[in-house]
Amino acid sequence: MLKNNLGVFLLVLCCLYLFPTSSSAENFILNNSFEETLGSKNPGAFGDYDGIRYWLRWLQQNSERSDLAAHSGKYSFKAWANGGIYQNFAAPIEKGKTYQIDCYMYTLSKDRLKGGSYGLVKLEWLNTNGAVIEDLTVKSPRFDSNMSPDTWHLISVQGSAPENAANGRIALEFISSPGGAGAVFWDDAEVKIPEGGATQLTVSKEDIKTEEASKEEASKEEASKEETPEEKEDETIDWEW
Ligand SMILES: [Ca+2]
Repeated sequence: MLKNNLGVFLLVLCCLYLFPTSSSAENFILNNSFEETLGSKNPGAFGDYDGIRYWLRWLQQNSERSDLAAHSGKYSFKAWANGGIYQNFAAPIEKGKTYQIDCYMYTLSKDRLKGGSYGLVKLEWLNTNGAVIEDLTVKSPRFDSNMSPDTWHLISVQGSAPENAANGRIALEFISSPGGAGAVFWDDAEVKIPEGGATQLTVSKEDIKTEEASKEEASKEEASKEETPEEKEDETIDWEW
């Protein structure tokens, strides 16, 4: 009897280990379904110029909050020419952690993408000065004229937070092409640290150069031993646990 109870106890322990209760990762994006506005109109402008709460647009004459398509709720974000929308997320950033963007994208058959115009999703990292760390931006594949219309497509992007990141940023961008046409819709944007995601430390080229410069400085007193590499790609270092 005692043996059986012990067996059940061990089985429960195994289940708890294999199926942890906290399986839903936190989404760092606010108003991720574009349902909330600031209630402030931009006078004299055409289209829905409501300020979209928690998000910032650039070249805003080329985009709007739209009720022509929605993956959930009533609205989505729509763009039809150069520009887009972004939101910074989650200080403090967990350095070295993998972050994943999931976002649904759509194009209408009656206003389908044509030519070279496309939409995309970007994961960016900002340093303590609020500047984008250029060489670490991760871009999704192009959402272009090859994508089937009238269907929501789930687009995902992953990247690991670098050592010098103060914030992350999700950006939804439209790129126009001469002779291109059509519009893209985005809805239900999420940024999460995926369960079981690898922990890596990614170092930008800028940091590698700075580090190398200081190493070079330190070794000036000694006779020069090695040549400094002229160009170095980003490095990804696996953390040991
Ligand atoms: Ca929505």
